[in-house]
Amino acid sequence: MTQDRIAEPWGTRTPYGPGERWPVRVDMHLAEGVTPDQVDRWVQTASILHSNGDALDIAVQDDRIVGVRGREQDRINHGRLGVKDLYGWQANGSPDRLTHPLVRKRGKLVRATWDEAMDRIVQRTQELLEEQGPSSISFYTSGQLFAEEYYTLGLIAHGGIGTSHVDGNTRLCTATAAAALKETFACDGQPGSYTDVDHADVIALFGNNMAETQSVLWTRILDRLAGPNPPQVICVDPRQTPVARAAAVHLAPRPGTNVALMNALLHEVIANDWVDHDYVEAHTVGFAELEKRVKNYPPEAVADICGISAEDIRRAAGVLGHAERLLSTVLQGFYQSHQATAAAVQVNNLNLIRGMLGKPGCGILQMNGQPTAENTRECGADGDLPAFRNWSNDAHIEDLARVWNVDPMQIPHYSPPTHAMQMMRYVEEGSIRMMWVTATNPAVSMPELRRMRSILSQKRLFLVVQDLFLTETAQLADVVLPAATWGEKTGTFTNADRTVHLSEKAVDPPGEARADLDILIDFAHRLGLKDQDGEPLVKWHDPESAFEGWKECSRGRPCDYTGLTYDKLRGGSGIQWPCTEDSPEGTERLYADGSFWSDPQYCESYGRDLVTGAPLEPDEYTAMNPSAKAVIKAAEYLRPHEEPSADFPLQLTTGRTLYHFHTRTKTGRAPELQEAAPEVWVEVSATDAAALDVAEGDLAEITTPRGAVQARVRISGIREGVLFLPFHYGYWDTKKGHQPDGAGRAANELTLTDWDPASKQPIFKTAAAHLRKVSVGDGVASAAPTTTGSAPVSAGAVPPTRGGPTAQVAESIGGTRQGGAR
Ligand SMILES: Nc1nc2c(c(=O)[nH]1)N[C@H]1C(S)=C(S)[C@@H](COP(=O)(O)OP(=O)(O)OC[C@H]3O[C@@H](n4cnc5c(=O)[nH]c(N)nc54)[C@H](O)[C@@H]3O)O[C@H]1N2
Ligand SMILES: Nc1nc2c(c(=O)[nH]1)N[C@H]1C(S)=C(S)[C@@H](COP(=O)(O)OP(=O)(O)OC[C@H]3O[C@@H](n4cnc5c(=O)[nH]c(N)nc54)[C@H](O)[C@@H]3O)O[C@H]1N2
Ligand SMILES: [Mo]
Repeated sequence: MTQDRIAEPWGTRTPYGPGERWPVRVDMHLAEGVTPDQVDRWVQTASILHSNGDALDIAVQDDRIVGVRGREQDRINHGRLGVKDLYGWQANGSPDRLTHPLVRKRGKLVRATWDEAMDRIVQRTQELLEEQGPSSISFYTSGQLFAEEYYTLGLIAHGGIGTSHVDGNTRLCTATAAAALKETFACDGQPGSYTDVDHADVIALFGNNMAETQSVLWTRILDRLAGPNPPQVICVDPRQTPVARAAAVHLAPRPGTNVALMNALLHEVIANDWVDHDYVEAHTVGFAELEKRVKNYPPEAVADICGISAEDIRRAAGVLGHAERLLSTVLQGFYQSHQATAAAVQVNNLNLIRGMLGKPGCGILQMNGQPTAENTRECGADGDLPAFRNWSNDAHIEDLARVWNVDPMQIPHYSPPTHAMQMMRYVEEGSIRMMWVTATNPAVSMPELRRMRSILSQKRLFLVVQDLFLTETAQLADVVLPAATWGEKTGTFTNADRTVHLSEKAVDPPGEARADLDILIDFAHRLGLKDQDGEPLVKWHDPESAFEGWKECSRGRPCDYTGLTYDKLRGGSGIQWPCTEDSPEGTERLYADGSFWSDPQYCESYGRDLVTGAPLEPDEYTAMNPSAKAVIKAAEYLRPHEEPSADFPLQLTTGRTLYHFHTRTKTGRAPELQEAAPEVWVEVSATDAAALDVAEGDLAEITTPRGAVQARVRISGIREGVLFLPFHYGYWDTKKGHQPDGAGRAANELTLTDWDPASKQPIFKTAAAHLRKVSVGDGVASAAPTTTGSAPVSAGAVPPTRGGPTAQVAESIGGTRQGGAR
């Protein structure tokens, strides 16, 4: 059977009941004219366009990528693929890939050899080390490289150069996931498992538009909803997303009021005594404080703050309170907000006080966003130390120094690691003079782009950008390095439920492009980085030897990889860490026995004050949690930092659409995806549209104190008073190439320089905004998809989103029985 998956993004239903195995459905998309029997080989990998970890095989014909097919034997997707994966692989073969290094000469980027480019970088690094020391050097990386690459980068930066200015775009993405887990469990690490969907009777999604952003996991939920004894879905989102449409209860709070709402839900659970007192008593500290704090948040009081009815809050609380198996997921609607960590922690509290942890169907998924964000955190490329070692614990620093064979004093730990927003500030002020950007596009994805452009284009900054394309950021660089990507290099990565996948090289990269790992190792050798015995600091030479190095570093730590090998990851399913000699098949759920990694000597973090972000001292933590329990941390609601005013009466929120990934460097180059959502739009509620006198397709200007953006109007089911802009559209355009005036459509022209105090994650979800009509749309609809959260309220007026003939995807329910990569 085939399906137009642009029109039917979640494909054909395969219903199943609680506790049953999710049926197999293998999705396959091949280039036009290619049939499966013409494929030379299938090469094993997993998705690189979200955190779900869907396993797939790449089809290769004549040494070119010609398509993809889901892996039926994998625990994550049982063969299914989401739309970005079905079509997005085409970007690899795009004619405008970077194929050789570029260096800036007399203001212009010109072609250079690898020697020339690398020598420039090494020379500048050495000059800066001599003149200003390691603190003048910074690395800004990604959630899209492989574990081996992050581990090598972290070693070079922390162990070799000795700078603490190392962070990833994961700061914009999953910093709060990590922070919330550290607050509650004193350690990062996702407690839950995707198989919890198979067992749960209530699934609550907090600020997580899973239907569009982890579409295969959502397919799993849709199949449960279509089967016997379906779960009830709770959705907390100010927009009418596909999740909201499937929900038993949809709460659409005012953006930025999540803590108030969570406190009201907790208030109800406690007031009705839906609390598992035995669990709370045996496994947690801090319940009394929570009980006291949420007394001030009865539904009536919170209804005003959030702009939802007390009755709806009670209804949602009732569903949560009666759940027998509660699965909670959290993502950017909570994380990219001024009280991000405080809000996400309240979700942990909900599951804890209900005793819903570590059992089938009972889980917390503090979601990741990017495919390899988990590894950025684990491997120490985001300011954290490798393998969840604790910055504030000298014994952990010494242990890491032992693994790396360096002097402990070489590893900077005199102050907390610098977060990305602070790094940009140091560049602005001039104390950071070199920034090496790998696999991220901050000129589009960071907040307040006018400021970001001025920072990144400073003359005194030496900017290195390592990417596949000449992105908005690469255009500002002093040196551009062409990178190989997914499908062109080998490595491992870990999804949001700790499942580790191997991604194998299928084809050669274009031109002279090189794997990020090779570039980093080359840099370390050219710079002459040594361990304390004078041996090369980086002791590996390829992905597998790097993985072996990483395994040793993880030994005995929570994210223990020592039971894994490349060979073991070949052929079958991905495997969840910890995977050791004792648990060779991996670990489905953490904390199943109610014991935690929160012992003061072992834990990754002593936690922070949720209001100020100040780290707790070791003895403060030990006094609070002496015997390794989970920590229930209460939080007071605080108002958003930028609230609507007379000049800016609306609230702007931003986010994603199903068909695009971030700054569209890949999905914008896949015709089916680009055509499904070709241009920016702004979502407006029907009530606001009437008041502002705008109609579907009218061109509007959205202004905040930072800038203005023009977009066509989509009248959608969004909450009154709220506007939504997708952030995918920078000033690169698929048809026209680079548009200097394209800056006028990037959502981040409008967002603010501000962050959550605990996780330091920037605020992308609330800003005060103004909207005015620029011109009438003449009956032409906006480019917003109709299949998603941007669906129009008045269907019929807008042509439905459909794919062309090349969008057909083969679906084999029950499997293909074809070999594939083993
Ligand atoms: N299609 C697609 N999938 C992706 C990505 C992509 O770019 N495209 N990126 C991946 C990455 S890196 C990430 S981080 C994830 C992100 O995945 P999600 O977090 O699911 O996506 P977002 O659209 O950023 O935000 C989710 C929802 O938060 C809601 N929201 C806004 N403000 C608030 C608020 O104050 N409170 C609440 N409760 N909700 C609010 C928005 O309406 C939006 O629907 O997606 C991953 N998957
Ligand atoms: N307003 C607003 N802004 C946001 C968000 C939001 O919701 N609203 N979300 C934030 C979030 S959660 C995220 S994750 C960020 C994402 O923001 P970015 O990381 O800036 O977005 P991408 O477009 O994914 O950029 C990744 C870059 O890496 C390149 N690349 C891909 N693979 C490789 C590789 O193997 N090697 C190398 N060297 N390069 C590679 C791609 O071509 C691309 O240029 O945006 C953040 N910004
Ligand atoms: Mo993200």
